[in-house]
Amino acid sequence: MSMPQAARTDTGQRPVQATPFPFLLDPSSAALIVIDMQRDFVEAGGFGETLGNDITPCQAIVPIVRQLLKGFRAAKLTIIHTRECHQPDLSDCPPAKRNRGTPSLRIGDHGPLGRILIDGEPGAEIVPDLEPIAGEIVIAKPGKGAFYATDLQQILQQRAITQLVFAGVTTEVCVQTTMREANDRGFECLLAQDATASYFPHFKQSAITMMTAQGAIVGWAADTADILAAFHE
Ligand code: TIU
Repeated sequence: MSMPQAARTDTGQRPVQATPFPFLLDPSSAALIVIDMQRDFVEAGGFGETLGNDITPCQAIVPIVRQLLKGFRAAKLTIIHTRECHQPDLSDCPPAKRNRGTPSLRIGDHGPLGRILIDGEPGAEIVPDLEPIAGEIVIAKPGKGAFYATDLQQILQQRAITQLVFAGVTTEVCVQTTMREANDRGFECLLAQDATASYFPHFKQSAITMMTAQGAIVGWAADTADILAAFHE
């Protein structure tokens, strides 16, 4: 829902209808961060599926993430894409991560999309519909959070970004971890709730409920259409 023109404040902040209360979006200080929309999480034969998961919820959000990208591109705002992946020699993949659980294939093993979650392999690439374009920032990250062992904080500081709009997968793992890392670093975090997915829909809902509880203790959640409407007020 777009808000009335009169609701805009003098500082350039535009209220976006959100949970638990409106988010004051300031496009001059905001960036979009699309978390891990990689073939390994979204396509058959990738890491997500080898962990035993149903990938259809992650596939379903691709058109909505595309709309967000289109809106942020049209508004000429900073766009960041992240990719969870490791070096071919696995030097940045702790055994504690690689040996977790009983997947059919482990990180670094050869699968239908190349070596699982290895930088440079087809599975570690972003899905074709959401491919980054020239000028967009792409961060390769070895952890679930995008701030751990990356330059993300410095990149955001250099651009005077103070607000982050989140999309991507999975809501309760890499999206939630990164939102919590960002919140602790002083960024205001808004999750595009229809542009994020989990292999477990009830985990997505729980993550959103937890993060927006207690007066937006980690951040806010809003629909993509309401976020993009703020650019046209
Ligand atoms: N397994 C799962 O839900 N997620 C991940 O391993 N990585 C991300 O969330 N990107």
